[in-house]
Amino acid sequence: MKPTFLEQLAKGVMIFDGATGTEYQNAGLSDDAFILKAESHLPDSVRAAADRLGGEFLEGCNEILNFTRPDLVEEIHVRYFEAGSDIVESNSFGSTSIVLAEYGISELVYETSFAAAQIARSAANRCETPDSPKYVAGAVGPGTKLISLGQTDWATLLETYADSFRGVLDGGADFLLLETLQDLLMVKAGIVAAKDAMAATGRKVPIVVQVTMEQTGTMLVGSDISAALNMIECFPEVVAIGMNCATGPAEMAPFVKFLGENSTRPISIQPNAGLPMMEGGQAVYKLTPGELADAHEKFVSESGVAICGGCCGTTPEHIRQVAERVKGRSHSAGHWVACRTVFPGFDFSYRTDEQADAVKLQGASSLYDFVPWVQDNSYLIVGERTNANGSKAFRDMLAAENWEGMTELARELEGEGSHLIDVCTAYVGRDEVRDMTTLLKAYNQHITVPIMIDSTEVEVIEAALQCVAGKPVINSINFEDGEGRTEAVLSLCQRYGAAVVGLTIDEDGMAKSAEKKVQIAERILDRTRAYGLPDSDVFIDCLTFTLGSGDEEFRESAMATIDAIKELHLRHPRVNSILGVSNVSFGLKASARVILNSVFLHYAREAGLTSAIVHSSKILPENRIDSDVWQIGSDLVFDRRKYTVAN
Ligand code: THG
Repeated sequence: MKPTFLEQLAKGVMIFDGATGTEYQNAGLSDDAFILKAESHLPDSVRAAADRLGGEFLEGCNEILNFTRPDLVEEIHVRYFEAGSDIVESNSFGSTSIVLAEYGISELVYETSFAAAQIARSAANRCETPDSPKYVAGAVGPGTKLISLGQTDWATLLETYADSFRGVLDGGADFLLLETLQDLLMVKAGIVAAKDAMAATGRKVPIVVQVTMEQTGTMLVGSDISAALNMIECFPEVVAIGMNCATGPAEMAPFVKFLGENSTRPISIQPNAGLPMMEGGQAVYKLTPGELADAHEKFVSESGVAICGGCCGTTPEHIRQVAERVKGRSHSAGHWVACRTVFPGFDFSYRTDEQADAVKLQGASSLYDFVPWVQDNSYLIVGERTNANGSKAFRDMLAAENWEGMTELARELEGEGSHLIDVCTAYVGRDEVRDMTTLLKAYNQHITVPIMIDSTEVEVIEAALQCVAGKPVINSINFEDGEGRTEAVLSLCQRYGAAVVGLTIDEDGMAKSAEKKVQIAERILDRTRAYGLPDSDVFIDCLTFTLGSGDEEFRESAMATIDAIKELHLRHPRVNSILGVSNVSFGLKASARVILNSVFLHYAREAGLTSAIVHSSKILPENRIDSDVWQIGSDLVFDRRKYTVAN
């Protein structure tokens, strides 16, 4: 039996192909190749497009070659296989409605991708032997519009990526490849689309994701490699992570090293043949085959690169020398190699603590940056003021639809040191989906800290998840209405990749005693684990009532919260905890609130609290508060009734 792609990958280093666009050019194509004709063997939809185009010259549309010159496309795949490639990419890089629309054939996404995969499959079948199985990557590129810059939208991207992936799946691809991606929100749309396409076709295959790192040190829209890795590692379906295009191996080296040290997944690298040099108005690539082989050899032996190939400027000769040097080498370096036994069979779901612990980048991310859950000398600070319920200023700006003002406020929270910001646009009489998505599109682009999506509505949460790149946190789930809503939100965490906050509320309401809080917390953990969320991506909120009312019923409530935090921390050390700290002081005057919030946070942290939603500039450390004032605050938190009220 032919080994599957993953079985083959397990054996040793695999070789990808190199550039194909230049190979097409070198083949001296006649203009005819770029004119779609209604030939009888083509599908109806393609013939209809040909009739409509009436012989129009589709210059540069390489995807059209799948219909006009399948023989040449196959020939170039064969050249790479003969040079030593184990895998070729289907000729479907531009097969999305966005790119094909530029040639007036946006409806041919599925057909183009299907034909591309079939041609590559045919080449693979021709070239493979029992000793050298050959594989087809069903490849899709980014297209020409960036979602984070508002040039396209989630629904359009999701649909066209899914159409394209359905095509390559039906055409016989062994795995799905998202490549040359410059925008993390597009990566997310691509991964979700890949999952949808697999569900639609009933073919479950691995996903490989390659981003593009520019010479500036980030992706085109500014993403750090850590943000990319943190987001992509949410998805167990992604079996390899890497990069291609933009630069040569020398410029890629620091990112390859980063992935080697941090990625739980094998690494796939396809550099250009160096940086392009302009000669006579033409970009030329000067890295020699030997130099590319040297670079890959180093990547393999030092960073655990498992799939080696080439991008712009590379040729079959480059691939031949790379294959000669590293093909079949056993995997010996890199973090992913060290944790291979933890993820048997390249199954990257997080079912055991060992699997969750293998993840180096535990935290959240935005379009730009990764933020670890554990902060040196601090707790994870979640800014509270971007909340229509929690800030009058924010609420007024929302009513006035002052999106710039709300973005400015978020920037202020960033400046104050918030590691994340809690965003809530619930406002009676307004459309929460519209408000949340409008605001988050701005935040995605302009705010560098990750987002905590604060809403009780499943519909709002899902719409929000489609607006933010990176890995956000959903705030929150609870059992107030039973399990239905919680299940719905947890399946969104799984679909889009997100961490989650769980509140200790059940069908009987908000838990008051420490025991009840712990009991509900464990019920939450039972559900989050069932959905494959690692414990570290779950924040339990033991909630607190205000101590400001003086109600007899709630005098011990802060203590119950602290006790529950302590107990949970003992029982489930990987689970994070969070509190909306300001709740404890509702009803008191501002100066007293600063004291009580600071004191309460202090003791909650001592009990093991890892994170808090706060107005961080109004939290004071113990040494900034007079000791007798501190004493009064802590007497209130611990209900030590030493004071009598004179009346
Ligand atoms: N747990 C979780 N999420 C939460 C809460 C929680 N989200 C909302 C809230 N509680 C936390 N956020 C706030 C935000 C502001 C205030 C309190 C909690 C606050 N605001 C001032 C007031 O209402 O008096 C208003 C200040 C102003 O208008 O500027 O106190 O517990 N998971």
